[in-house]
Amino acid sequence: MTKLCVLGLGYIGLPTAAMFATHGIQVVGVDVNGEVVDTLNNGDVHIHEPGLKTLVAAARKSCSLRIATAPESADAFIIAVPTPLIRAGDGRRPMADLRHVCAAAEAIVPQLAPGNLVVLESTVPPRTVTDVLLPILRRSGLHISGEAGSEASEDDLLVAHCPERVLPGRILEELVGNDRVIGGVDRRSAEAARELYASFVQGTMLLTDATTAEMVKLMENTYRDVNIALANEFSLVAEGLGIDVWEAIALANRHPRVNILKPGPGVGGHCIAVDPWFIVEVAPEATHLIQAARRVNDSMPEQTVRRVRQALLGIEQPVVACLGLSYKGGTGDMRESPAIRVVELLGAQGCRVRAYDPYVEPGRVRGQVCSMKEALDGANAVLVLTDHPEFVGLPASELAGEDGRLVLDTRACLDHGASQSQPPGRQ
Ligand code: SAJ
Repeated sequence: MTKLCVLGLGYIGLPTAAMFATHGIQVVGVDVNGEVVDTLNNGDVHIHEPGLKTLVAAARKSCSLRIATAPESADAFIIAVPTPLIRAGDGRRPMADLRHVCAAAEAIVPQLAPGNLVVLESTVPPRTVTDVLLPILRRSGLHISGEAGSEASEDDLLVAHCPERVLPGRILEELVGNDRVIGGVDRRSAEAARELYASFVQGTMLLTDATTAEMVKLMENTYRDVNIALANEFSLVAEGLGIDVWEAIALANRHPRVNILKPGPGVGGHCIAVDPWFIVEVAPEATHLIQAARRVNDSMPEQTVRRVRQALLGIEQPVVACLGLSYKGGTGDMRESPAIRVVELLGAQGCRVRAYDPYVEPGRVRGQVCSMKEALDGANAVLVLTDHPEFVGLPASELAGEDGRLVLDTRACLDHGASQSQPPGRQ
């Protein structure tokens, strides 16, 4: 039986570790955060994801998942640690912070044995495996498979990049069902990684080299970011023209080869707002479109606040009810959330914010209230920032109240009655 060590028990590492453990692999899940380890050892999970608690409990019950604070020897290692952005803030472009990847790789070096497989799952800039990971792994003294210097041997260290591509909210089903890109430093490494993932992946496994796999993952999220930026830019143009962007997009999407995404208050989450910068980092001169898209999406919270302020001109310290704080519907995840930026900007511009999010525990955000009623009472305007199921289909007229206050539905998720849809910025 294979023994696997998974480093990083976050949004990807924990579901992945539990998935392997419930498919015949002995797994040691490692996290450097003592609180995470304690939570898991107490039978709880620190991540809200449908089905995850049950899966982790099943893995723990069968004794195939152990939680630890340091890696131990194994047949295979998966590194699934965060790769956040370093935002220098002095005009320099953001870039990937690879400290956690380096620390995880350094931690496994003393445990590596001949014939081991090391997989990097974290999203990284192109060439991280070859330029950053391999130099650390070479410190083990093992020969890396496919590298010059000696004949291919069973003792070679196998190395691959297998980026995750699961959607938060559907992680467990997508881990199993999605096609998986497997990028080996050589063919033998890719085949070994395919064999490992075959224990639960039902999608097609697509073998390539490590740098291509790194680029593929970034291209997927950049494709989405650029297309959302296009929709957001359309919304700004439509506002100037006084037309309904949602209606225009719906009509354009009736073309058989057009699929415009949805405009909104900006792009959040730990992936789409981050990953395009990893491409920019390696090719700043060749990425004008990608950089422009990032700027458009990052400007949308300001645009949203401008629309509210314009409608409330003349009201001193207006009360603005903000519905939704997380980066997208159905989750309490507030990482890079444009809603948080909107709330901050409103506060900075003298508005009194009452923010309500049924998925975010009270006390996390300034101005947060515990119920929709509390948010709406006495508000001069209502701003819908997240398309939570609880908000979808609510009649806009009800939120507008008797006085017909402004209702800005940035997600077009309310029921706007006869008009069907509504352009942002209009009542
Ligand atoms: N958004 C829009 N308009 C749209 C679609 C999304 O404004 O038409 C906004 C959302 O509201 C949210 C942000 O974009 O703020 C991102 O949400 P998302 O649902 O598009 O994506 P994530 O970040 O939850 O997950 C993405 C997925 N990537 C793609 O769909 C290409 C997922 O498959 C990846 O695994 C994940 O990033 C990741 O880990 O990289």
